Amino acid sequence: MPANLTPQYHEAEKRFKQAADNEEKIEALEEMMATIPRHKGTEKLQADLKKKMSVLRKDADQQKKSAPRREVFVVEREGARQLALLGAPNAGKSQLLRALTNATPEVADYPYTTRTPIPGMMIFDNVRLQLIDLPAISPEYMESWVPQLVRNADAVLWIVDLSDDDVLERLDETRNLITEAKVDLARKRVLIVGNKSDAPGARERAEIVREVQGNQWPMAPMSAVTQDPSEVDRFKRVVYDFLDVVRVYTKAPGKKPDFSDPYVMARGSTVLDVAEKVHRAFLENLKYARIWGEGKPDGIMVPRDFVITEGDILELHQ
Ligand SMILES: Nc1nc2c(ncn2[C@@H]2O[C@H](COP(=O)(O)OP(=O)(O)OP(=O)(O)O)[C@@H](O)[C@H]2O)c(=O)[nH]1
Ligand SMILES: [Mg+2]
Repeated sequence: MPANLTPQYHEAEKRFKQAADNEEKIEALEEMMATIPRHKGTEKLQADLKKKMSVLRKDADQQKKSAPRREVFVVEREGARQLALLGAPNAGKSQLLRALTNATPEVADYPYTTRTPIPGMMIFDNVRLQLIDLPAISPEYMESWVPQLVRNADAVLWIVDLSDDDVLERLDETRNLITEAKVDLARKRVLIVGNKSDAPGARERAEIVREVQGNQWPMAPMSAVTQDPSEVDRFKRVVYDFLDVVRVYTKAPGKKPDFSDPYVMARGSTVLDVAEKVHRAFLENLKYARIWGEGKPDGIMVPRDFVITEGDILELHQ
């Protein structure tokens, strides 16, 4: 007896054959079962389909059970730069995020309080910097996705605990772990934050950390539990300076610049680097710029490769 299979059935069968995984196969098979004409001539085929489905379902169940649950976190970039908070358990990463941003991560005096990345926006003047609080890393345990987030960030705040006699050991452990995970800290912008500067003996430990690490990375002391707003402001300035950036503004001819929204550029950037950020087309057709800024005659014409400095205002001409 002819099977008289419908075009929908053939279509589903094609998808079944081309399916990339079990899920797609099951989906296509479901449609085949729904569209197969039900009569004597398709009985054997119907039975075959049922059998296939039961095997596929069993496989899918098995996969679910045996696959390790692998979590991956991505933090979407916001603000002028992204900074990852790296460090050993209990160093005060989350407390620091609380001190510098509006974020409210959990803070507790036991290790591994933080389990997921938590972003917060640090506002310094008119610059927005995104900080990401991360779970601690130590030889006992490290979330597998932490190195990737550190690698992705523009800069690293490496939090160390100045109340801890073993601060150098913790530093070594963190460095070894992150290096083993193939994050090349030597090629990253890293600021060591000597946290808990309020603790007894912190000053002496800070000196020791500086002596040992000072050549490679700068160190800034901080107390993340401080109630003094000026100490927080001072520290924000330290972070901003450490990034080694300059802020510039652009304006249209005859208009005033928008001072609330600077372009944040690496020190040493040129007029063309700024123009490219404003619009890619400038890369081709920027002719010159007029510039207003410290030590320059107002509105003087400068070429594309002119190096900008902090606070410059640019009028771009194509
Ligand atoms: N004295 C003092 N204590 C601090 C400071 N910063 C954090 N703490 C305390 O240190 C403990 C750990 O702080 P957290 O911010 O949770 O540390 P963490 O690095 O985020 O810890 P994990 O998420 O477990 O890795 C808490 O009891 C905080 O109150 C500080 O600057 N000074
Ligand atoms: Mg934490």
